[in-house]
Amino acid sequence: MYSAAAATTAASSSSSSPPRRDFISVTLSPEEAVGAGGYNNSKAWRRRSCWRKWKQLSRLQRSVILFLFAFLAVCGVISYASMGEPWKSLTNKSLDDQRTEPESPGLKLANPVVLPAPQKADANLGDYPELSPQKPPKLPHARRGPSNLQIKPPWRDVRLKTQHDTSRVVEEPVQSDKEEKTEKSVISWRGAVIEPDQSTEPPSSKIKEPEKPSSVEAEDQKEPVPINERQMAVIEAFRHAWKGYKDFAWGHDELKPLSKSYSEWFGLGLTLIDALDTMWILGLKEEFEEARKWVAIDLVFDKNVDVNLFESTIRILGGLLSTYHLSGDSLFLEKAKDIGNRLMPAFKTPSKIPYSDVNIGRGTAHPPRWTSDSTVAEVTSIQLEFRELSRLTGDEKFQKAVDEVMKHVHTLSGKNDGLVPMFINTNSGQFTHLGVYTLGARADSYYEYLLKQWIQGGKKENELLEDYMRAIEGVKKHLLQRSQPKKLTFVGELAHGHFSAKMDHLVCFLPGTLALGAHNGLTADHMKLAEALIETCYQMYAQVETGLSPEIVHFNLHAQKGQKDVEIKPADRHNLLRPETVESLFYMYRFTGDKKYQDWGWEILQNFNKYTRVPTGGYTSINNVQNPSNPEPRDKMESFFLGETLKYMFLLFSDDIDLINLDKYVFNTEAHPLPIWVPA
Ligand code: DMJ
Repeated sequence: MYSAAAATTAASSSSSSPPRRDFISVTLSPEEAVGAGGYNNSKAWRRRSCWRKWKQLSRLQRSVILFLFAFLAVCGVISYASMGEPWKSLTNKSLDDQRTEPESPGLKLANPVVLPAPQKADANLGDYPELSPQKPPKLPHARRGPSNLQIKPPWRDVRLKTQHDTSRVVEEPVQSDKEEKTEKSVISWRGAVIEPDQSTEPPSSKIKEPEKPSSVEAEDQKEPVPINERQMAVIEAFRHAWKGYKDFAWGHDELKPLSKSYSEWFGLGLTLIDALDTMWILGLKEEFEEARKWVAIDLVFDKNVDVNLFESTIRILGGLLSTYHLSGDSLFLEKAKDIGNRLMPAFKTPSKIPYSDVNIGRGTAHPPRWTSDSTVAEVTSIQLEFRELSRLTGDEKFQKAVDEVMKHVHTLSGKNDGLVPMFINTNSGQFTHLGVYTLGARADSYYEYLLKQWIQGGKKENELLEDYMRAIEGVKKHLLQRSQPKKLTFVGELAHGHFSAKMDHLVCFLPGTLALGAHNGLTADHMKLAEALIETCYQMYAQVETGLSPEIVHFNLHAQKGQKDVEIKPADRHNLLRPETVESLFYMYRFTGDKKYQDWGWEILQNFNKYTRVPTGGYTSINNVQNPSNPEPRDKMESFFLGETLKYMFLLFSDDIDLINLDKYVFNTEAHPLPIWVPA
């Protein structure tokens, strides 16, 4: 029998009795449920039976039950309200995800003003089995990274001590000094407000405690953006190049991939050092660790060897400094200090304009045997590195030496509307071989470093900016012309008043530099010129049979039937795997988001793979870009192919502006990123 709940109320009438308590006792009996007549589960029966039982309850029991129901209902409402927000945001997030989810493998981005337009999957990607799925890219131009300069290392355990090196120091993350600094905004070429988000200090005039690296991992950093298929292709190319270097040239300057041997320039493992930060950026952990071991054990500068001041500064000093910043590993700073000190004798000249060559073992320096001149680009393109070394070590002598060169050059006569001659004498300190002006070999990076030093130092050194602005006006006035038939804007040369329509591939650094200036608040004209010039640089590839640019082109100034814009002389048709065009493509893509720049870079990478890749490992310079059936391999892989070309390719294909954020880093002329100092 299902006996109804019985309530026993014990009440005491006497005041001495214990207080009255209500008890509810519920007894369930299966028989009652099935009824006398056996199991009856009809709806009507159940309803009636429930009602009867409800009526059998005392009023108190019913009130308690009703109260419980009401209480549960209120709890339910409250908990729904408190769960609503996360639920809503979850729902919105998945909607956002859907919005940015690739439509097929193409990219769909949410900020069309500054971001790349949707990109179609490239049908010609080739097979890369280990490709990670393409996730929606971050909204790079819409967000800012953390205020420190760090980029996340490509792997988490890179800073652990290794068995071979107990001296490796794990640095603490650099504290953000955002709150302490007054930020200065500038207006960019697009009218956007640019807030320099920089976190390092300019060097003080006194020796002080060494600076910490800019790039030790910060815990609050964003998740890394997954790499895409084109970036994977760059990694594959890098690995192939590295395999050749490792198998046949390990620890030597350059790989000779065809003869499976190496060449020596300074005998300092040039390719390995140039490639260190590229490996870091590409996330090649094993390769980086192996190379690091070589640096720790085998890289010795105490050698009786002559090195070129400029080349060893941009490749070795620059490479070590940037690797120090990215990895936070003090080994690289120690090595940078060592080579920096050993290069200082170069500045002991009557004019303080440095000699081109230094014996880093003996501590002596000298000009080339045939002249007492140095090249203008060489003496004015070592500043970013030496200035940074002063900032890091607290020793001002490095910066003083290179600043003096810039100040001196600033005051020199012999310029033509800001354009400089190609040589400078180390005794007199005067320009020599006056009257020849080029943005190519021997002068190129003078212009690049004017702008980049100004940026590095927090945009305060006005003389640098003045010289840069004047020089670009000089370029416009004397060196710009348009070719036929496509009317490509190009930068020629001026020799004693005569214009020559000759342009080195080296000049293709210029669109990137102009774009960088415009991004940093300089005139919009510079961006326009950059856009025109990068088109020209691309045509220097596209109009050639192999799709690879020669070292030098001559542009046609007069239209003739069936003629291209680009003419190539037999002596100029080699390609050294140079980076300048992909470097500029990288800047152009970062600042405009126009996918065509990525597509052009992708074409170039494919042509490098087609014509310069050596099956047994490595890539080679070629002698003839006009002969696809025999490009005549030269048997040499320049260190800048790993230091610059592949690095810029990887960055060009990335949609992550925090992968070397250009508001935090400035690249030296060998593609080694160095931190921008905090503006005063
Ligand atoms: C590199 O060593 C540097 O980029 C330099 O400024 C110019 N030449 C090579 C690359 O072409």
